[in-house]
Amino acid sequence: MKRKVVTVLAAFAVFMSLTSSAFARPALPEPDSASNPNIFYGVGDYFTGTFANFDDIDYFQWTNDTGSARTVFLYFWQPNYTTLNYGINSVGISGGSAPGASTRLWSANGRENWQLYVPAGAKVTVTTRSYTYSGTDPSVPYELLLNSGYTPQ
Ligand SMILES: [Ca+2]
Repeated sequence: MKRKVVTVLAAFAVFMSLTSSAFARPALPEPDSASNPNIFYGVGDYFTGTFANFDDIDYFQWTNDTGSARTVFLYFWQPNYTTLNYGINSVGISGGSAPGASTRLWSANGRENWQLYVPAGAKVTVTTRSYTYSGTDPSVPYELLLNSGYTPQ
């Protein structure tokens, strides 16, 4: 019995070390900008942010330094299950060894999912925003995830 507990604990420790390779971080305090964006260090990272007001744009960036082209996904959602009219405002891919591509797979109720083809060395730039003046609540968080897989609607 004791041995089984040790085995379970060891498995849990391995699991924790694997999952902790992804970073969850609060977005930068305002003002972030195109030249001072939130940086994804790798696939699996995500940020929690808020919009201070209707004019607030949040900036994110990931450079594919993995050495090969990657297909990745951006998932935007509101973790408190709010449905404010928030979302991804722009996605750009530049500077790689080949052209990149991005497509929005679905969008509904303040959530959306994008698929990105990111050549080796390319830089992904993403902005997020609120789309309605009266529907901007600085107390409502959103999350932007850089994922390896699709999130169903
Ligand atoms: Ca901002």
